[in-house]
Amino acid sequence: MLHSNELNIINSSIISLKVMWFTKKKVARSKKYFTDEWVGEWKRALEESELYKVKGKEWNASVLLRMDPPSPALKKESYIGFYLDLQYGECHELRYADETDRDIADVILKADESTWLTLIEQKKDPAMMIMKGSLKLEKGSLVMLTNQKQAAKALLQTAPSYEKESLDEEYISETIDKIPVRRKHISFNTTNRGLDFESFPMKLFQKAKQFGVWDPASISFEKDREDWKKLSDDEKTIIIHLSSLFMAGEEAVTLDLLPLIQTISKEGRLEEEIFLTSFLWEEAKHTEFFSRFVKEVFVERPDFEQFHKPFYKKLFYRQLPEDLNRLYTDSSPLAQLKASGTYNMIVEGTLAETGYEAYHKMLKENNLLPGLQDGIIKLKQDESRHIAYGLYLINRLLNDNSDCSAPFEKHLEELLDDATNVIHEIFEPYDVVPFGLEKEWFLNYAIKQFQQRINKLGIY
Ligand code: MN3
Ligand code: FE
Repeated sequence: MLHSNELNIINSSIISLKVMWFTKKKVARSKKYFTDEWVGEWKRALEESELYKVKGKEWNASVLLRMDPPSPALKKESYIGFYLDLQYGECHELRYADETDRDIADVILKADESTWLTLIEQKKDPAMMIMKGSLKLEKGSLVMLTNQKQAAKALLQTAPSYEKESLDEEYISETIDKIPVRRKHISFNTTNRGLDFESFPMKLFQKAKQFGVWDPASISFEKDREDWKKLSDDEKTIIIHLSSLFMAGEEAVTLDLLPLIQTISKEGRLEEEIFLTSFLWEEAKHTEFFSRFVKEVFVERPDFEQFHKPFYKKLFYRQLPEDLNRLYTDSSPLAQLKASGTYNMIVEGTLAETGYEAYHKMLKENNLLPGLQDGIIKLKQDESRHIAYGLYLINRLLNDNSDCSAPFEKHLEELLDDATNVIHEIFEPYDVVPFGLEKEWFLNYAIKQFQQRINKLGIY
């Protein structure tokens, strides 16, 4: 809390800048969905769609779009959705589906009626709806579907929509705030209201002092060095590959956290800042940990950066520093949401958590590299506190700024797409990945993590 005098000073001196956000106005539905006429119209549109011919040219599978529970708007009670036979950009069949189609369809996508309508009317990305959990893949491969997401999107775009997208753009103005640098303290939290030990950040800080004090320098890599000598070249490559992603990732989060800490400090949020001191120190130790591991275990220093591919670079070389460093000039609630969304939700909560879980599982199952295993266990514990703080921060910001939820949602959607592409990119060089690592497992785990977080935020 800030002293009220001080709040006035800050409010009056906030530097404001107008920015435009626009959303599309919707026109109410007039015609009816899921009628014979609608199905016929869809089939025609799909057959004529040049976009689908191109985007769907590699898709050869039958699809059941299942409505669960079935909509009363479907022509017959026994109908459960729509069956489409799609072959290389062409639609061979599009009709109502019943229970028997569940056996013959190669892919089943399941959602409730309102989700299907959202997909049809708002032309949302189906891959994203799967990530959010509102659309479920009941049958078929997630890997194939994420590879074919453009085809899926183009397919649903051809479905007739009775909600016209108006071209009028509705402008929402947003204020960009620069929190001024304080040149003096008017009062102190500790001597004024007292430190709030019951607050969530202070509780996280207590945990950080208990569990976050492990020392990377005291982890022994002796057995790791022995194990390393026995590994095949392919096995060595995947370990070097994953290590190169984690090493740079930990360095990036160490380098880029500071602007967020500074913003929180300028707002006078003492308890949060206290927790953030442990956050940065832990990231610094994670960076140290991986550097020690590669130095002590790998016999020669490999070319790590060959494993940093375009989507990895996009997220870690550009997006993360951009979203965090923006806070130096724009510390508006939306800028803070974007920073935390990129940092805590995507980089930590989706990619790092999935990566560490897979890495640890792989090492444990193969009884390999105990020093590395040990560090990853400790590092995962630290990460769970970081992510918990991120969720707390995002919730606090969204509670006070409900107008930010739509642009924040859009930001997450875009980044989640990049995060999925990072996973595809990791697996690309391997025909068979050593140690039985599987892309399907990675994607599923990443989606599960993201969904759990999103549910806690309640924004979707
Ligand atoms: Mn870390
Ligand atoms: Fe972290």
